[in-house]
Amino acid sequence: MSEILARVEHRDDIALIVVDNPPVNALSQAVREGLNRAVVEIAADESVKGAVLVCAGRTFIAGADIKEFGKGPLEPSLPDTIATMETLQKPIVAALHGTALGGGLEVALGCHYRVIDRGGQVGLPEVTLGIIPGAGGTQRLPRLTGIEQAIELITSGKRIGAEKALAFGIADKVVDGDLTAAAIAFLKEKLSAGEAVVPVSARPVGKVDQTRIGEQIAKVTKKARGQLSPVKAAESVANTATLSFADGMARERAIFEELVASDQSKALRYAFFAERAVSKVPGLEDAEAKEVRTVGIVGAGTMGSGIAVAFADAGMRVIMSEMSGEAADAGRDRIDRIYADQVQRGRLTEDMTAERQMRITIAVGLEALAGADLVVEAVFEDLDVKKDLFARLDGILAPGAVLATNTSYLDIDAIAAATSRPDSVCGMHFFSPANVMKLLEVVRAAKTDDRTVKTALDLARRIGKVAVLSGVCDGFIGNRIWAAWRKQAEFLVEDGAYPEDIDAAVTAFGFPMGPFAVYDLSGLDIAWAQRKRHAATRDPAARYVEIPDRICELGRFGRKTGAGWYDYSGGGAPAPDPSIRQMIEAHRDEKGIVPQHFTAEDIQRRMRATMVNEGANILAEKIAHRPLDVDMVMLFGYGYPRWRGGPMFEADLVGLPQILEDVREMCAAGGHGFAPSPLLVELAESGKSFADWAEDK
Ligand code: T1G
Repeated sequence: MSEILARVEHRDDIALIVVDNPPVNALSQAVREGLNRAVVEIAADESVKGAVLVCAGRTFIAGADIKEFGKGPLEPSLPDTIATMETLQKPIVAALHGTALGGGLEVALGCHYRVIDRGGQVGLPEVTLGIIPGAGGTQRLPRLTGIEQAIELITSGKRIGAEKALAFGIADKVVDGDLTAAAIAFLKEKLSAGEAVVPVSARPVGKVDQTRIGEQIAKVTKKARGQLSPVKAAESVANTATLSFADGMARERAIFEELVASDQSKALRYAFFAERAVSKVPGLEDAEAKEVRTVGIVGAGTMGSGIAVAFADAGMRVIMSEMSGEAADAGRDRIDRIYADQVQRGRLTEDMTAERQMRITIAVGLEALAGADLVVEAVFEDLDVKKDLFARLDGILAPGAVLATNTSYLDIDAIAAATSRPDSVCGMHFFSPANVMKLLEVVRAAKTDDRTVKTALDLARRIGKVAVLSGVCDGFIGNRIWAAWRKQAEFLVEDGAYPEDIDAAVTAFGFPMGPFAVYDLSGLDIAWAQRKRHAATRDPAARYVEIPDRICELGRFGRKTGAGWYDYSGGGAPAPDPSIRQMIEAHRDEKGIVPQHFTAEDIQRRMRATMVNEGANILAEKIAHRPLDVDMVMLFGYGYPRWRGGPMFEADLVGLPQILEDVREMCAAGGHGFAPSPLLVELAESGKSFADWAEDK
């Protein structure tokens, strides 16, 4: 038996149950055992009139111990522990601070009252792990908040602050200062008022509006895009309208058991840990980061402005450099617009934006950056321009300052070579809009030293990004995989699918948007200009799909021009355009291609196989070091559904022989430069997975 992680202390006639399981007081078996014992002890002790449940350290219980999932039941179970707490005939007050999440909030709901520190938060994030609250959360929460609010909270998995918790009836009091003292005072008030001890499970469910519940479940289903847990969670909450507490609990348990064993939950748990592991790069444990107080940014265009906002939002001082007063003014306007938009969406108040805007200075000329500890370059994608700029920055910045480029495909080794400090040069590839998108690729060039990599990774963490380390190659991890898929998507169009078929299959897979809707949103003209630049050096034998060029020749550059692959004249969603259909068909005739029929599943299999195959090449070339690095790029930069874990994780679940078969089928259908990755072949044929490969390394 492991040590017991909940102890009982006495304050006159009040017992304190203290949970102490760092770092986040997760409900391991030892904590559950401790809670059970504490309740039994308090029940038997006649000198104790009531109890306060409080946690040591930075937070109240943050939930079940996710590492125990899938290890089979370890007694006592959490529902049993909470049921035991509810049988106590003496009141228990939960004293919440930090983040009372999941099973932690469920334990608090098993108490008779809840007081919360003003800075505390509560939430039931289980759906984000592919499960539903499994210890009464779906049955007790609606008894405090009403069904509608409970569906909202549980299906979103979002946390709410203390004041909201009070308004929703989850907390009974918001307190400041010494939490334990405040909870004891609250309990004493209740004891002297002689209030009856009523467990939450015995309270009635408020007003029930079945039509409204039906509407909510339909909305949740649509938003979940194939993810099961939010839908099941809503259904379980809705059960409180028709089932007794005991029956509702039994249903909740059954759904929980089913989901915890599902692939979706495995994938989401993997994503939870991978998201945290991704910035802990093996080999960099001893590296020391440079302290970054001031960040410089060269270029106040769309990317530069978004990057500046990302830093300012995290409380950092930013100095931007532009080439002229006019360009600086335009940059300032862009930043103002980003903040105005945030205010309009209700994300920030005017005061908050004013404070953030003041952290950003825009100057003319590079000299203003002299005091920066790290500079991010975000100018036009032209190698000579960047080389020249880096040489000049090298002369201006203090020795040891880090120089990062936001390039998405240029050779960072060549850029670094233009300076006298290639060891302090790296890539910091942001995704647009840079203040919103969570992904940041930190690119290590041949001479980049550990200190520089660590500095960029730490900085990324400070501004709330998920940073993934990549090596230098065309497109790094994300754009390289995306480009491989984009090519296959165009081949599919030539071979018989329509853009809307592909987009529908991709969104049914769980992506927020299909590739053709994405192209239209980001604009077709830049890629067209790039194709024209590369036309002379293109391999004439390689398969080339001319349709995107034809579309651009019509002045259809996507949403911004009202038309692209789709028609936007209706104003709203992308509408399939008959003239594009005709163009595609004429093009097939011209090339003598007999169109085939592709089902949504064919399209999805090809997409996944393409991504996994390219991911395997990227791993073999050591551009990405771990399968989880590839997965996190695809999740946070490209909208790969989190409940699938990412292409590499999903490939392991599907089985690599199946993926290899899909790849070979595509090659047989006219691979056009597409060949099975040697690493994929090796693993599939030796019965290994990417996870095995990562472990063997
Ligand atoms: N189980 C195991 N380990 C956990 C954990 C958990 N629930 N939560 C955090 N950790 C580890 C984490 O991996 C990291 O480890 C360290 O703690 C610090 O975390 C029955 C079944 C609480 C808001 O989903 O949201 O209850 O990397 O870096 O930024 O219905 O952690 O240092 O080795 O994230 O201050 C529901 C998950 C579970 C909460 C703190 N609960 N945790 O954030 O630190 S399901 C959750 C968080 C459940 C019941 C069901 C955050 C945090 P390492 P951190 P942080």
